Amino acid sequence: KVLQLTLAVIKPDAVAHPLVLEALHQRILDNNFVIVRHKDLVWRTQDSERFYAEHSGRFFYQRLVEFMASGPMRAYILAREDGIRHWRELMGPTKVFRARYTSPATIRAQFGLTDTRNTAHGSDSVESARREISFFFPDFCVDEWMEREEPSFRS
Ligand code: DAT
Ligand code: MG
Repeated sequence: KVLQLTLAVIKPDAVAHPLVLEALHQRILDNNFVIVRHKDLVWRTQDSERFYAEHSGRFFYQRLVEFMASGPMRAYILAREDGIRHWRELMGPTKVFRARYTSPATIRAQFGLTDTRNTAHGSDSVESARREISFFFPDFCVDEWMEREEPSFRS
């Protein structure tokens, strides 16, 4: 299994509750992710629209865009073997009510409020991880990190 970087975001619904944020931070560490970078930030509506452009036109788009710009978020660059899939698995299904039914131990099942306010984001492919990491961390260079830092993860 290959070491991957992924972009994980704790969304405004969870950051609004310090104890939930703390629990999610601990969850990251407990699941063998290495935190490569993290920062707190607030989006303007334009950032939200740009990030979720692929969903423009969907019935939930306006709601999603407004929600993601409604308060502080925490973004992480996480590293782990097969990290993209592992983080998506830990988050659980997009839809909170489905998550509660099918995968009750996941982050979205435990903390998600609605299908829109679903607590966390994770990149869904190597390409989107690369794009999303540079969206949130414009100064971070994935290739350079892989070249310089990746060997230290090998035993
Ligand atoms: P994911 O976040 O699991 O990658 P996605 O990319 O399909 O899911 O959608 C992006 C976000 O849009 C999702 O986290 C929450 C919102 N969303 C998606 N489908 C929705 C729906 N049916 N109702 C309300 N919000 C939705
Ligand atoms: Mg997605």
